[in-house]
Amino acid sequence: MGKINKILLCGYCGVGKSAIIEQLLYGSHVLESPSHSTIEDIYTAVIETDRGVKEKVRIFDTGPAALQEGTEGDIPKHYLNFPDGYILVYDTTSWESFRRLEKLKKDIDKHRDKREVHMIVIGNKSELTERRQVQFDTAQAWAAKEKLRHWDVSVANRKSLVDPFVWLTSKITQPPSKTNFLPGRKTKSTSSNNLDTS
Ligand SMILES: Nc1nc2c(ncn2[C@@H]2O[C@H](COP(=O)(O)OP(=O)(O)OP(=O)(O)O)[C@@H](O)[C@H]2O)c(=O)[nH]1
Ligand SMILES: [Mg+2]
Repeated sequence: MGKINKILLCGYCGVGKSAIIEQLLYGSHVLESPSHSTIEDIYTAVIETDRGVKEKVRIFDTGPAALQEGTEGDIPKHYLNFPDGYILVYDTTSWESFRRLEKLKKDIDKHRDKREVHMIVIGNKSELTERRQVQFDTAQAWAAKEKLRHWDVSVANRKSLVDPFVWLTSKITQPPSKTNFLPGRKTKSTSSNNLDTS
């Protein structure tokens, strides 16, 4: 464990950002409990990647001010400088919360200065099937167009929260791509069984 990796959770108010973190890290969230709007909370977690490495991750939970409620306002610029990864959260029972992601994604893309960042999309409250306003396929089509991985999750099902965080942590901590190297000349034959391709 070396560098601390930073993940920013953002999305419309009330989509469940704080509930997701509390449930993921402590399993302690009581659904539909009276909630307080977040100003900003920072959590530190250790997440085991799909390479089996434990990585320290700092998770920034933002509140409505990060997506200025009632306006189409920009995300504050200081949120665009530091994260290595973004989790865009919408509420599957709120079309408005999904619609807001488009602008958010554009803002992040515009300001990230060619820095490599990774972004994923999660649709929360998916257990509320009767109140669903955003169909999985609709969100999936948008995510595919934007080249983003997309999951439906629910705070009621803690396991559903694990995959997106492990996937994103694995991405932001992955060693530099080997495709950056030009192909070299083969000098000696090597048994492929000995190659560590991880
Ligand atoms: N049924 C259901 N309720 C949820 C779920 N996730 C969150 N909630 C509820 O939704 C409400 C809002 O959750 P918060 O975590 O406060 O939402 P937030 O995105 O942090 O809101 P802000 O901090 O205001 O931006 C709370 O009453 C949660 O219990 C879920 O998966 N299912
Ligand atoms: Mg919150």
